[in-house]
Amino acid sequence: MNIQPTVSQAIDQLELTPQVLHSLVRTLSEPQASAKPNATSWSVTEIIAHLLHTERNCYQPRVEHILCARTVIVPAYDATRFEAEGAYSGATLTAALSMLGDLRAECVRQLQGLTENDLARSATHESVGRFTLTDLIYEWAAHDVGHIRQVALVIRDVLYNPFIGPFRD
Ligand code: NI
Repeated sequence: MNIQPTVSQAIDQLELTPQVLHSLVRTLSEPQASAKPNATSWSVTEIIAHLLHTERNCYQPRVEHILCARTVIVPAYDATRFEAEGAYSGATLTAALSMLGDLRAECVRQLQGLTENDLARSATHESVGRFTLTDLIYEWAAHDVGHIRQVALVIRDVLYNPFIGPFRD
């Protein structure tokens, strides 16, 4: 049995992610969303700001690079550096989610218009090597799902686990 998703399934995942995130976070206040589980882990707002930043500075430009064949080497996305530069701080949950929704809709419209030839086009990443646009779309969906999971775990650890009384270990 072949369980590999089709590219259009992966694009559907990309389209649904902002709604999934919205459903996960809609009960949170801004202070709850900006609470960090510990000093080194991201808050819900920082995770969503990271998704917005990767959309703008990683995925959308990579699609453009591949389609326009503008560059031979695509730079790696360095989340540690961007975090240190404050790229994920300062946003509100509402603003970050709304901007992510708008930008994602734009990206999904572009992806839905790609041909088989477009999907087979490739670029070279400075550390992982050659990748096709299809590889990028699957990686993009995997990145989304990983961060959706991370948001759920932060909500568990920050909002609920501290208040479960005798059920705490
Ligand atoms: Ni990430």
